[in-house]
Amino acid sequence: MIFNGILSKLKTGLSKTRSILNTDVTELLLGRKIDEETLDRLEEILISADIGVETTTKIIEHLKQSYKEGNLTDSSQVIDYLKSDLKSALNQDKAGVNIAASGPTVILVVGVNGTGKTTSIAKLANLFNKDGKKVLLCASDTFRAAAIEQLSVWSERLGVDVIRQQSGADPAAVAFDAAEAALARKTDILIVDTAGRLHTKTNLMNELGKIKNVLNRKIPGAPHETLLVLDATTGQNGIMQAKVFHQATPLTGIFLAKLDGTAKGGIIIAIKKQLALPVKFVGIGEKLDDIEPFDGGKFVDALFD
Ligand SMILES: Nc1nc2c(ncn2[C@@H]2O[C@H](COP(=O)(O)OP(=O)(O)OP(=O)(O)O)[C@@H](O)[C@H]2O)c(=O)[nH]1
Ligand SMILES: [Mg+2]
Repeated sequence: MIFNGILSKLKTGLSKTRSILNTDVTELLLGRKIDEETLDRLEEILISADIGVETTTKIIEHLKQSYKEGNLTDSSQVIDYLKSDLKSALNQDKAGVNIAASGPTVILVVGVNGTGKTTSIAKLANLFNKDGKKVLLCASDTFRAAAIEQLSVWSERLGVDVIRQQSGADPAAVAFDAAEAALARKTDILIVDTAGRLHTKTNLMNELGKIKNVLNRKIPGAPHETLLVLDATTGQNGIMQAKVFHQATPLTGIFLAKLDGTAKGGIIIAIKKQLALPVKFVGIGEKLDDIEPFDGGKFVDALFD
């Protein structure tokens, strides 16, 4: 399933990153000629947006090479080079959700504490809901009563059901109930919320494996998506988190939340480079509509247009 995003919303959500990648770069190039000093300064700007050393070096090398060959004569061309190099660094990534051939599609949502899991689940549920899909939520974050309550409040707002137990219940047992309910109710999309956990806590990481196995035993092929929610404002640490989560329970993609809260939105390029995982959605605010299915081309356009 492919969703279509809106460029203007993405532009607003990316305003902090745009202030570096668009404003600062444009200001740098204004009335300047291309020389070593300009390109060095450009390199600094790209690094400060968290694009990553590897991609930045490649872009700067490309610019220097083109300059030497006489293809880059005017600084106004630099943005075009940047856009095209960033687009190719992000490849053809598009937000597709892996949908079950038949029966419920199960999306397991994981991540460290406070990255935006529950909010992102509500946003996803809303997207599917608007697409006419029957959505069911599962409150497998039984760690705190408030967490169950938070998901229940969203479910009421969205008009979708939630499967819950009392706090302290076994998260895998709640997942079991939810899988059964999804089958019985002919749910299209079951989204499972889990408690935030530090990727360094082995026992908590193993718990995810248990939830996953329960879902898989009830619904063949489940979970069809295991999304790691990363907080974009944590920058490079998110990459470490992704590596450990991926080892504990194979991930199918990243939901990059809070992209609106950082000027280092270039992290999306570093993620793409360092993890062999697609960014499937980005979160650009606290409201239900503040979600964008990720599209590399659109992302770069939103940064520079
Ligand atoms: N600005 C902004 N805030 C966000 C975004 N996504 C989530 N938040 C906020 O981040 C905070 C934490 O969100 P939650 O959804 O509760 O995070 P969580 O990962 O479920 O937290 P735990 O369950 O405690 O681990 C809330 O205040 C959200 O409103 C986003 O895309 N942008
Ligand atoms: Mg939560």
